[in-house]
Parts: sequence; structure tokens; C-alpha cells
Amino acid sequence: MNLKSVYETIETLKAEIQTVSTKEDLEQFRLKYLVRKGIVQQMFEGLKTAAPEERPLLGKALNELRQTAQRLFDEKKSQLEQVQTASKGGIDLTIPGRRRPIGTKHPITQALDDMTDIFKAMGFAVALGPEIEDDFHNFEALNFPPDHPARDMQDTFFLDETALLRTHTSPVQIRVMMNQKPPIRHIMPGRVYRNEAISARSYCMFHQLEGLAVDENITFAELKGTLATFAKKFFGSNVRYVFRPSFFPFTEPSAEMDISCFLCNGKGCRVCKQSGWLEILGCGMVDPNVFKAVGYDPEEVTGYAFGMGIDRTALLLYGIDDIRMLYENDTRLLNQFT
Ligand code: 2U9
Repeated sequence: MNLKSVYETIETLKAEIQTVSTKEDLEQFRLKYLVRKGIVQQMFEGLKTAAPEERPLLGKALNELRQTAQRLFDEKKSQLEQVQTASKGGIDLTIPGRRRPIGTKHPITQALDDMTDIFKAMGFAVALGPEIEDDFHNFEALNFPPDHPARDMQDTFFLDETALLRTHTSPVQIRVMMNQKPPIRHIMPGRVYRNEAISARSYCMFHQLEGLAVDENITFAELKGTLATFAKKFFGSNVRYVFRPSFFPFTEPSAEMDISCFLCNGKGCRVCKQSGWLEILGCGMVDPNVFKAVGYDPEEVTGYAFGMGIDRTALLLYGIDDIRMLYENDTRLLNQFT
């Protein structure tokens, strides 16, 4: 053993540690160099037989050899441990990124948006208006007689003597007609309020979508065609429909539209109460008194209007059996509408 062979061994160590890539390789390295019978210790043994004048330099070189072997070993050990913790769960770059939960449309918004798109495609514009209204726009202009039960405190939320929460979106149509001349083709989606006992089937607030078309020579046939097209687009092309005579203060004649039950296809089920039919909307030709109230001449223009409640339809569509679930914002319900 001489100085040269010690420095050569140091170089060999440095080269060898480069080839270590596993814990097993590292153990081989330790057994070869660092144990009591390993190469480093054996070279130290050689110091005893070296010429006395060579010993100081040789001893220094051997110390350098031992320190280098230990340092290379320690560095490699911690490097391998880091790789191991990373792959055990610290950082694993192969794991796909975490998905951020994104919000979903509320079922009511979903239904309203789908309905709105269908009417927009048929040439209707969307009109919005205030939820706090007055007697004129909510009742008087719509031909409600002064003693109509809807005007009662029990059915309408009054805020003071003149202000009330709108009971339907019809006052928006009154505002549209008073602001512009025919032709008019508008739909009015929005929240409405009624002072009703809260139950699984009814709530004090719900959503409506109403529509109004006013022009010269508008007929009941156009009303039927528009609503039949809507029903087929929204509920499915094979639905059947029927118009039954009805009554509303603001339309004459008036009708209600039923569609064949979209769950049992008209055979009869729990949802349609074995009738095979579902009532989905009310409609009719705008009453001449309504035109007079907004300053239109009923001899010059005719029009049709329709209105539907969204919430009950959404319950049927999505198979929800308590209307209150729609307003509780329970994410266990909402997450099902992704
Ligand atoms: C104007 C003139 C006429 C809107 C109409 C209905 C028939 C109707 C109900 C459906 C279920 C209310 O949500 S519900 O409880 N609505 O049956 N609505 S015709 O008629 C109008 C509206 C505005 C100026």
C-alpha cells in the first residue's frame, strides 16, 4: 500500500457510489468499504508496516479515504430515503391532480334555462321585472275584480298598503306592454310569492315562466302550435297533449294544457295519479280588458298568454317528492344534478 493506491481508492469510491441506485447496492458498498474487515480498515492496517517517514502523509491520506467513504455513504443514504418517502405519499408526481369541485345548476335553474332556450328559438325575448309590485300591475290591469280572493291578505303577501310581493310574473307583461308597441313576443321567468300553508306540495315562493304574444291577427291556433312545439321539445317528441277549457281573469277564452305522463307514457302511475295525464300550464287569449288597461285597442290587436309553475314540474321531472327540498340547499340533493 502506498500514497498512490490510497488516492486511487478514493477515486474508485467516487465512481462506485455513482452506480448505487438501491438500498441493496448501498449495503454492498458499506460491506465492501466501511465494516471492520472492509477495504478502508484493511488499508489502515497497512499503516503499521509502512516506512516511518511515509506514515504522516499516508495517515493523512487514509483519514481522507475514510471520511470520503463515510460522506459518500451518508449522502447516498439520505438521497435514497428521500426518494422512498416521496413515493410513499409525500410527493408522487404520477398521481393525477385533484379535481376542484365545481358548482352545478340548481334543478329549477336548469329547467328554467332549458325552457327559455326553447322559447328563444321560437322568437321570444326574455323580460324581467320587480318582485315587489303594486295592486295596479299585479291585479287591476290584469282584470282581477276588486273582490277577487287572490287580493285577500290570506293569499297575497302585502308589505304595506300599496306594496306587495308579486303573486305571478304577469305584472312584467303589463310593464312590457306599457313600454312598447306590438308586435310583442316575450317570456317572463321569475320568482313569485303566495301566502300558502307550506307542505310537501306547496311553498310560499315558487317560480313561473309566463309568455305573451301580441300582434294583429294572433289566433288560438298559434297559441296551440307554440305550446305543442314547446311540450314536444321539453318533454319528448312522443308526448300527446290536450287543451281543456278553463277560466282566468286575464284571458278569454282560457284553457289548461295536459300532456301524457312522461313517466308511464299515459298508462297510469303514481305520479299522474293513474290518470295518464299531467297538468302543465294555463293559457288563453288576452282579455280585451287587459289591453284597455295598458292603452292598446282590442279592436286592433289580439294576443295569447300562457303561464306555468316550474317547481312542481321540476319535482316530477327529477323524481323529488318534497318541494321543500328544492329550497334547503342541501348539497346531497344538489350534487345529484351534475
Ligand atoms: C297578461 C295577460 C295574460 C298568463 C297566464 C296562466 C294562464 C296560468 C298558472 C299556471 C300555474 C299560474 O304558476 S301557476 O300557479 N298560470 O294558468 N297564466 S294565462 O296570462 C297573462 C299574463 C299576462 C298581460
